[in-house]
Amino acid sequence: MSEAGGDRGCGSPAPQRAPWSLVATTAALCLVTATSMWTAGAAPMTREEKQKLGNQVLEMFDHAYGNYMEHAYPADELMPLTCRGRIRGEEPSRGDVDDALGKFSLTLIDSLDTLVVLNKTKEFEDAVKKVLRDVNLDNDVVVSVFETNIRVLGGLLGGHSLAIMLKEKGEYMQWYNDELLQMAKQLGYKLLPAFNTTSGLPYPRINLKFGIRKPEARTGTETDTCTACAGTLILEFAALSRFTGATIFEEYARKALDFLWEKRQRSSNLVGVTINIHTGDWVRKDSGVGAGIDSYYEYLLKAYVLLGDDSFLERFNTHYDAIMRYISQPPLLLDVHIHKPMLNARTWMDALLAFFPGLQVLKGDIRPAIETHEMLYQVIKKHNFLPEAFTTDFRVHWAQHPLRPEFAESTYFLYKATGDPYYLEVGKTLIENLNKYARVPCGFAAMKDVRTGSHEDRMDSFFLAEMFKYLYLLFADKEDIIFDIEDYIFTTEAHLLPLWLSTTNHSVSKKSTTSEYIELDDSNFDWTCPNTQILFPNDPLYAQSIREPLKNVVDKSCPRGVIRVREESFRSGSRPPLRARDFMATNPEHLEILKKMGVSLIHLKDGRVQLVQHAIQAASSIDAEDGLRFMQEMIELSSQQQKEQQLPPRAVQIVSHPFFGRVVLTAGPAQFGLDLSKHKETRGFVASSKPYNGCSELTNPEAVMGKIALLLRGQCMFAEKARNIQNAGAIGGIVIDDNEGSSSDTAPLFQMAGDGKDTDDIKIPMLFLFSKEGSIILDAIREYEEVEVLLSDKAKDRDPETENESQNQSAEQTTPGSQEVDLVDGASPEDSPLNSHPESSSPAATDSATASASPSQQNSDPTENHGPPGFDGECTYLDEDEEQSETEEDSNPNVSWGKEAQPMHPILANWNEDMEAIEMMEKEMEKREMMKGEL
Ligand code: DMJ
Repeated sequence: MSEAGGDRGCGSPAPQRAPWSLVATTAALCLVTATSMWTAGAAPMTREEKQKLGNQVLEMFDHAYGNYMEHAYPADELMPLTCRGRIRGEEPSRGDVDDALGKFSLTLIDSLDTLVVLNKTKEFEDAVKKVLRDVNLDNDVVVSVFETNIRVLGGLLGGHSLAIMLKEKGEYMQWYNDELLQMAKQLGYKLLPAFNTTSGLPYPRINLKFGIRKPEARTGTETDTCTACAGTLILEFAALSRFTGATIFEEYARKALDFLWEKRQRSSNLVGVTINIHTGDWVRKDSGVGAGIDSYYEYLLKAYVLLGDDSFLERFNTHYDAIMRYISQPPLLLDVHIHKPMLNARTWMDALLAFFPGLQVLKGDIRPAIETHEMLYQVIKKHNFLPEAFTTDFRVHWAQHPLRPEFAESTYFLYKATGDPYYLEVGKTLIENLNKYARVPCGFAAMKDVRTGSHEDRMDSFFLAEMFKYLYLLFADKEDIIFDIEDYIFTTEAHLLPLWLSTTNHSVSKKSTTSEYIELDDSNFDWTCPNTQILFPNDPLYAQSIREPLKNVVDKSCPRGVIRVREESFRSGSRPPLRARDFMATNPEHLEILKKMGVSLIHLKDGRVQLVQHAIQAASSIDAEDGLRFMQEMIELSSQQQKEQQLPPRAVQIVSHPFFGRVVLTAGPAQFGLDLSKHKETRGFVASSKPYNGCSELTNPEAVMGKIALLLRGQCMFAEKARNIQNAGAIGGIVIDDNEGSSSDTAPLFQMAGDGKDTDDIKIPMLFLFSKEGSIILDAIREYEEVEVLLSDKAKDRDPETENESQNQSAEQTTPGSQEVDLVDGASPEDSPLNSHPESSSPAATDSATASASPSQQNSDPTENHGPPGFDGECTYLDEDEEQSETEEDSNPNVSWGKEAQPMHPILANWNEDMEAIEMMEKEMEKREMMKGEL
């Protein structure tokens, strides 16, 4: 791992570091040594195979970067489905996620140092010239301070770091005169007004042209920010100070970190997710290592490595001790409350925490890193990608995957740490999945839903900044990289900053906070390197032996463990004294029985109820067994309800030339007609119906006969449209939204409801597409005339015959919207709840929506098992609303949403976005509770 050390041997002291420094700096060195120690376990990969994979990564990068440069630049990002640039203000707003876009050619800047790592020096030189020629940092746009810091300031500094390295080598960049650094400094000054708070914590957003607070700025009224947003500045700001000699940047970033440290919860030593930037009060008191906090911890440890300041390590160690005490429940990492750290705050994990094993490697704590990574890998094997959030029993909670790099990052560091070729195989799987499921003719598209394989028109800049760097480095040998990666530290966006900065312009005064630290007992440092006993106890199979017991952790997660118990007990015919279906949370007798069985009822702040069973608290072992059976019944009851109620989203896949299944669109199902999850998919050419709204007998039956009819939403009921096209001989129908610009990226999917009458006569499948997805099909018809689609529950593999054709075509390309091959299989869809809409243009029709009350257990019906795998007597279950996933919300079959319903899942791509998603989720929960009351 490159985080420290250069060529010094393991255990040899790093110059200019206090003794503490050894803890982190030598970790990297021990790990490098370990690489060569490996002699057994997974079959080693040959140099040829590694090179082949490295070349594959290069080709993939070219595909992503080339399409961005050709079809999107100078826009901030590429929209890979429609093959054009994403320009802020010209596309429907996606909420906070758009705050990363500052009209400053974000993807180009974020890609700069990746070009050098991937040995594309000439392209780097061209890219730097383009940045200097084209990029304007003075736009009247409100941007996220956090995102601008990690992606743009970090990108410019990473570019500068490698530009001066190349210049020194004497071949490339000879003309370079610190121009990127000057831009970085200009940007740094633009961000400084954000720190104008009494606390020193920055405002979350700033207007690049007008700063904060002026009326033209349109920002400056925010009161809260996320911990990571305020605590992920020190590497870039200190580097900027040390490169330029302007100490103010490092001072501001330190002040913000000092304030966060002061505000940590003193008894648990944890920090919350969001904080008031004026008062310092914790706004969200839940605490984990994922969304909203993660890179705060990362920067404490890395600030120590880069800056050599012991106080950062001491803070990190204090937090790490708390994380391992409360949040780490190997192999899981579960959020807890900062004041009650023994109480889990959630029963799901987010994809962002996948960076944590990599950080643990830097810390030198390899065992839990291996465990968590293995658990995450199994989730990936199940769903092809890490869903944005997944439950403790590894089901999808939020189904998107915006091609996040965190898991690749941890895989790289674990390989560096262990030398175990297993991690190369993991990397190979990541490459295969990206090519198979995310690659489209114009780049790589984020997954809209990992279960259906559908795409989003989005390729985030971090995909180029991080994913390709880590994947390439994973397979690269030292000689494949033109500089020594060990001389640099990776920022959270994987930008490279040189370690020599620790001894340069080092004049910022440090606050002496040492006396404030909690004395930690020695056990706190059992996890640190050097600790050869833990790291490599002379056993080359060490990593494998840690993974082995977790091999089936996803398949044998808690519910199955419980089922086993139940099967054994039920064989004897016993039943719990209280049946789950009879349980009422308001019945005192029931509560008494629960108590006896060791099941406690926790009333959550939002009115929901959580059931937790501690076998040890049961009155007797028989009661404990009854408790287990009761919990099991609850799980079964809820999953039964889910099955009955939920209709998952569907996929429309364009299978004809030149798409060959490469474009997968997310579609809403219908509550009538052929159920695609039970039947074989329907495949056919598309034809527009006349009239286009399908509200009367079709005047062009010959055109739609034997085809899939396209219809415009509105004017009449969905069921009526279906009957009209069915009568004309259509084999299926796709209703396209009449709201121009609507998209499944920004609006919640819903199910098309029937007309309140018997709809058994409708035999054909009907799917709904929002306008943007619909226009991809309409554009294709315009361009290719004959367009064949597949309607199914999830994307299917392409035809083997078309594969060659598509491969031949892959070099051609890329007309906007034109797509090609490589389909999806094997995603195991789990029911994803969708809202239900009647044909909503008609107010009268709204009345026909199939709305009914949610289960009446009054906060008492757990639907999910949230106990950790390796069930050890404690499983946590939540009521049906606990799983506040996009999917669950969407799919609550019992609630009918108005057209104006909020999108329940703003896409997660950055902290702000994460925060927004959580907030939205909470609002939706409240709304649902209210609706339940009304129904
Ligand atoms: C990146 O922008 C950074 O790694 C950030 O710290 C959080 N994650 C995103 C990518 O997922």
